[in-house]
Amino acid sequence: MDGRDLVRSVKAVGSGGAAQGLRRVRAAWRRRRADAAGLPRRGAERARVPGTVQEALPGPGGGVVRFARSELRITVTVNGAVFWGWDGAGPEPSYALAGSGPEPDPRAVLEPDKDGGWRVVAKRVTVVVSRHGAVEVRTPGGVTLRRDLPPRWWEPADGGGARWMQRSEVAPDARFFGLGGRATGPRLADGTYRLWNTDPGRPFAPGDDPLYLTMPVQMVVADASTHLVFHDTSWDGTVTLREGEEGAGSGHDRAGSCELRMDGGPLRCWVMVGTPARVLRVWASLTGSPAVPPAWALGHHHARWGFGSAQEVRRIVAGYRERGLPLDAVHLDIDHYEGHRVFTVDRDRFPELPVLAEELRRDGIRLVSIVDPAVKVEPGNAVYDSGCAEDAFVRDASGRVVEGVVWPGEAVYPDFTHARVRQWWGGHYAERLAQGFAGFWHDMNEPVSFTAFGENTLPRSALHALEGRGGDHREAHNVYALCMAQAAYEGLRALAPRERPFLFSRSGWAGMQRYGGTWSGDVATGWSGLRASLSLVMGLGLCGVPYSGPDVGGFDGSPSPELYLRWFQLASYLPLFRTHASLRAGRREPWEFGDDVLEHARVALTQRRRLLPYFVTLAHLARRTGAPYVRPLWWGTPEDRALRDCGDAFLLGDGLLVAPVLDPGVDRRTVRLPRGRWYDTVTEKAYQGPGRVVVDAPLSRIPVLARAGAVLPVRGEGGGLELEAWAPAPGRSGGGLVVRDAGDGWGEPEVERYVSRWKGRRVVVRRDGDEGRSEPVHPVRVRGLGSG
Ligand code: NBV
Repeated sequence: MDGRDLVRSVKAVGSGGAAQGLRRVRAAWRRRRADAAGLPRRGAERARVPGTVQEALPGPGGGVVRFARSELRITVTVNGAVFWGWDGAGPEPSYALAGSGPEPDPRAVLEPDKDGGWRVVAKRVTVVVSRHGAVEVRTPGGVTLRRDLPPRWWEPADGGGARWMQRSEVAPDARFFGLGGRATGPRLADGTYRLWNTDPGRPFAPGDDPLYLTMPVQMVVADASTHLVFHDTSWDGTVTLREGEEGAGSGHDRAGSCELRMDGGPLRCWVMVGTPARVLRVWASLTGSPAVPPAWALGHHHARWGFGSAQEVRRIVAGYRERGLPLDAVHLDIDHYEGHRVFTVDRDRFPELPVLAEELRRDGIRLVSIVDPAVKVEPGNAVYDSGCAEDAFVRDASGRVVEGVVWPGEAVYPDFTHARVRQWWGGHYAERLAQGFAGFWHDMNEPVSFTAFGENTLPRSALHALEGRGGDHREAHNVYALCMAQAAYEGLRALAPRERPFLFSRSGWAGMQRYGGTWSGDVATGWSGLRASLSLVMGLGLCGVPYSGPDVGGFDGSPSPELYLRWFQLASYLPLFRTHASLRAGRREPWEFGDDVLEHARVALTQRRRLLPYFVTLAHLARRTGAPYVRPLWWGTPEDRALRDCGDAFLLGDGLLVAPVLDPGVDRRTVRLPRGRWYDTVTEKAYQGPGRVVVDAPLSRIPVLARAGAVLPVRGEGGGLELEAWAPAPGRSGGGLVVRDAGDGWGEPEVERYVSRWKGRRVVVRRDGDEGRSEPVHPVRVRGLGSG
């Protein structure tokens, strides 16, 4: 331990004095010793490549190609996804897959290719394997989308798992997206991205990488096709991306490249090819449909670290009510726990929490609770005692329970990679439900310990069950939060079987959408933080996690009224719409920034409530199709290269285009439109895409455009469902889906499809299949008629 480590460790939490500081130092020493003792030292290594092809054995959906020093298994599955694994790796076991993965496609066949190579030919994709082990994914038309060069392994001379490297090439025009939640994006610039879920320990801004939620999922968008590639390995690693370039005139093209280096784990991947919508549909069928939040979770949430008391919660709620501002959920942070102990309540400051919860519920407001994974080391504490009895906590190689330091002080960590531990943990949500909480917010689950040296998490040598296979934190770290979400989700399903659980988690991994969503973590207050928060939501959506949103106003400091308002306006069009900030930050209530901001925030809140049926529809469509609510502008036209570079606006479903203001002092902004006609939803002025247009963005609103022909479900003045139909372009027709929730339970929602078309000088809207009927079942308001 050097002096810097010591100072950092003693200062780490800022509370608790010298004795606690010393305890932390001791804990850190223990962990370091554990790593030294628990992990094999990386001595001499031998490099290996597959060598030349020896033989090929056809099998279901493809087969196995044997090389001199490795073998490659390729399977095309019935949903058109391609799996391949080296060194005998199969699709299972996997934390990402929902269930055991799709069946092999019986029509896909392995056949000889030229120069001694092999290929698997399927309906949507051809996979070509060279005699040295390069793997190419081609469209049925023969265009190469991705070329993986033969991989390289480095194996410890005295045995043990190998680290490996896989270099790939993509088209010169390809653009990269995804890799989980990244602050600089959504288009990922050239650079190296780490795959290790990390709490940066301070509010983050663009340039901070990695963050809380990383995953080896890339969406690659090129003229020839879009593809999603997922390297199913939870170990630490890096991805180095470099966009290609097309040669001008007689110059040569330079391919785009991706180099993946992993510290261990199987070398296996899945590739899905097609339109962005198709690729995400297949991804969701592989890793699970996104959970549908209850309708209230699609409204406005107000959180605060440091409400401090039930009175303060009542004061804030009254503030919303008195000003006529819609509010749907209030979040209680760690300060409502007794001494920061998870699954407890500070009864002095929050006496009779169930009464408060009931009171709020009567006003249509739900309570959401933060849940941190670490359990205070404290005999007599029910969670600690029962965890010890269950042998629930992570141990080190010497068999001792690993201790870290988090908010409650010295703490231990449940091993969520064990089914029995998940069940034990899930049962504790009964206490939360009894307190009246309706939703859950998982935090600090990268997982964080304040005292580790170098990295603020568990030692890599810490042992995990990994579903009985056994392993250490190098493999379990990135899936820790995913398994915690599974524990909570399954616990809640058992405890309250009639309700859809509402859960969102700071950290996670591929497949976490099965259990819930996420949020952007502690984003720095500043215009760049505002931009970063949009990047995260879009990037996560392209990795299959559609429900997320930022802390409106940023986590720290005090935003200017203008910044707060612009953040508020943006978030009002994102799936999770939540004001939140740190204990030490300035206020975040909409009335704290002056009368103008209050009035403009009211407009945003009212508009959000009006759009609730649209958000509910998008939530159900995400479940059915995997399509995120928030989509990049190129979603429907990935071949539009200018749109691929455009990260300052987004599509909300099929019908709306939202162009937030991301810079100060702006009252007009340029919007790049996808093809077709678009209406400014306030002025009803029509614009024609593709191309760039300049639209008004006064402080009172951000530009939102509606696609000509769109039919959107909205909440009418009286609370009933209405349809807002935007006139199709002349001679065209349009339409839209409406999915109506059957309450917050599991009832099958009703799906209605509407069609809009010109009839003479009128626009008529009909429910599909209802052609005989004169009027649709819901009131219709046609807009955009006067725009010429
Ligand atoms: O629980 C306190 C905060 C929480 O408000 C925030 O949303 C999380 O991202 N939490 C982090 C821990 C403290 C961070 C300094």
